[in-house]
Amino acid sequence: MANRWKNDLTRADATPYEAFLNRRQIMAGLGGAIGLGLSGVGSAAAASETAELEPNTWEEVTTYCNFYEFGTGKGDPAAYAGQMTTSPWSVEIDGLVDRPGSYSMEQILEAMTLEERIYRFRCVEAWSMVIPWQGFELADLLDLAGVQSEAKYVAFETLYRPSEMPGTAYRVLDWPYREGLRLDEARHPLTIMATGIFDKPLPNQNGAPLRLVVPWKYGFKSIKSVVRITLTDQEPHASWNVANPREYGFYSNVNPNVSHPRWSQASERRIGGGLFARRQPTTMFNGYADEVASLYEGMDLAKFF
Ligand SMILES: Nc1nc2c(c(=O)[nH]1)N[C@H]1C(S)=C(S)[C@@H](COP(=O)(O)O)O[C@H]1N2
Ligand SMILES: [Mo]
Repeated sequence: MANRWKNDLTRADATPYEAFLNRRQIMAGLGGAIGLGLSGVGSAAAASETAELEPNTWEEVTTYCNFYEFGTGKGDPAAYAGQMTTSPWSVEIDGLVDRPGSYSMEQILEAMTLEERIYRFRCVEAWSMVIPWQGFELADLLDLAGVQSEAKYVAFETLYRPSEMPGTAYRVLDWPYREGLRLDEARHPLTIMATGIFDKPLPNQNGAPLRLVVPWKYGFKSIKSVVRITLTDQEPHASWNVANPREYGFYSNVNPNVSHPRWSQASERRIGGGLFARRQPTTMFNGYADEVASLYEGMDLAKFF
């Protein structure tokens, strides 16, 4: 991510009119899902929220990606992730759970109810998108396995299959890609496991067939193509945090007041906004403060960044 900082200036293209019209239609179709009953916003706020939550295009979401297992360029995942085998797929759920084991994708989908979530998505590199996800709450999957009372954290692991992942030939990270959440973060109703975008199955480059989405944290927390979920009482190994703890904290909550050591996090560039679009201010917890700020009450957010 950090070393590709310059790269994200290359796709600052204007939105074609056709794509804009498409987007309006998508908005009309998804209108009912906005708000999700979680924020309880008033009508003025809802109006601005609606404008702000105008989804990016399919093209933007599926061609401007970070998935380093396929290379560090923004276009690499779209170019190379097609070779990743995603069926059959299963997720090993282990550690402090009552029903550890290998859960097949079919088993998981049968047990879960899919719903739509339109979320802001903010990368630590200071670009952002709005993405219409389909998926289910992670809490429901955790309940399927039965979390034991000693569990305090949830650890996640991405598939590591070098034969299908050209980017893993480079030791950019200590593969497999790993991430973690505190259990209360993992159980928060905003935290989902996504299976689709735009009402279509998740493309490989976006983390098929199952990826985490934590909308109030920097994008790298939202680990893709998950094959293992471990309940533990220790703070999990998180790839970026271990690679560079000074730059990437374990929490990595979106916070405009805590700069990355090499750039400000006070504003962001909305992908697809066009060449002359103004950067927009980054908001605390990526706009989800009403829902999640209480999780961090009493914590020094500059220290636990
Ligand atoms: N396994 C894995 N998960 C990952 C990454 C990655 O390189 N490998 N990149 C992260 C980063 S930095 C971001 S911004 C998001 C990008 O998600 P998107 O490409 O679907 O927008 O995925 C996150 N999850
Ligand atoms: Mo990111």
